[in-house]
Amino acid sequence: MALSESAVFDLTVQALDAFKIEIPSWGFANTGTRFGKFTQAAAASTIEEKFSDAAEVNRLTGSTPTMALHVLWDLPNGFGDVEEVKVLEQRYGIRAGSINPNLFQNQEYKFGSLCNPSAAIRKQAVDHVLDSVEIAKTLGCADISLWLPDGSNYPGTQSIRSRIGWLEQALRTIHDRLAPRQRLLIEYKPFEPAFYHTDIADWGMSSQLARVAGPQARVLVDTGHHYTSQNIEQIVAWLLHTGLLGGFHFNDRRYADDDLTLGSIDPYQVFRIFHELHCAQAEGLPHAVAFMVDQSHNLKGKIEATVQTVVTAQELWLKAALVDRKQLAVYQQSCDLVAAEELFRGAFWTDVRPLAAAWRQARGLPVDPLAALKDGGYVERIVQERGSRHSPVGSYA
Ligand code: RM4
Ligand code: MN
Ligand code: MN
Repeated sequence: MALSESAVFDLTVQALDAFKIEIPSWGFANTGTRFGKFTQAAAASTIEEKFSDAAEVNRLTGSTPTMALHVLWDLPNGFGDVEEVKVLEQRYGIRAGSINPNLFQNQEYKFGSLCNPSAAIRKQAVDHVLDSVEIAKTLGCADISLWLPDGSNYPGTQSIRSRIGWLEQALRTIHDRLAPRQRLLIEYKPFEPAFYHTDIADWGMSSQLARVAGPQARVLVDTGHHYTSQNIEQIVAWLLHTGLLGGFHFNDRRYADDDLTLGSIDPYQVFRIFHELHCAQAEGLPHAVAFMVDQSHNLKGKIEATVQTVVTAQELWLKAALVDRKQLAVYQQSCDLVAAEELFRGAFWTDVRPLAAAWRQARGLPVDPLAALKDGGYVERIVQERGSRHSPVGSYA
């Protein structure tokens, strides 16, 4: 049955009020590919600039109260930088979100971090994650999101099973240190930087490791970390079913871990994932699922791209909220395939932009966040302030 206009608006308010997505500090910094970086005058190069940019995105979208931090990049002095982060949280009205240890840049990690054959290097990596847990505790952050670069490039060069054992041990040690409300989110990735085997290559491995690590460990799904045409919503459904879904790193991909803007290549994929989450929520999700963005804007303006991402996420979340799940269940039960698919597709093809605009107006937010960014002069101002400080950065040659 078609909903009345006011019922649709109520649904919109409910869906968008509840929708929060964490943005990454590194999305505001100069990044590039392994071939080089193209620097941008507006890019953030200090943690304060990142907080300031995050606050601008939150002001425009109303959905990004937290920012993910990467320990090495944002807190280079580790615990010593925590007080500064606290001050910036107050100053900019943005809270620190998930804490990301960095196990991929030190020279020691050439042959792995938590899975390195050297016990001393494994200990160094565990200690860094334990420091990250302490940082998160002091900042009141719930989630530690762990991504490892570990793997090998050539068959026969590493013992895959020994590395599983070392990893299990490390994760147990880390889990032991969590505060009661903290979680360890374990991310997987099929390849890169390692090209033959990756120690945590898929959601099955992450799930198993989460089970071994302890009850506060969960799986982190980075949408870019799947092979072409893999059915991500099915993985999400399984993780919901097993209670192991911890959260997402959202981005889009065409070929591999491209870190493109969410929904830029395949918005239907995001819609299908969101549908699984709406279904689970309607049934009373037993635990929190963290929505985070993990993108790298090499070519687009950083703040523009982040606003575009959040607006896209809001729209797709709303589209998925519009699926008439009761009616869909009836069609599914009777195997009325075309009716079910049309209902599903119908929600996807609904133009929700006027609804989102009405919600923004009701919440005192700019009706068109991208236009408001342009008109507000923030980017011009930071270009003036930051522009002269950037120097060209090298390529890998
Ligand atoms: C990895 C992974 C991690 C991110 C790093 C920078 O591919 O997605 O989550 O922190 O990139
Ligand atoms: Mn990621
Ligand atoms: Mn990635």
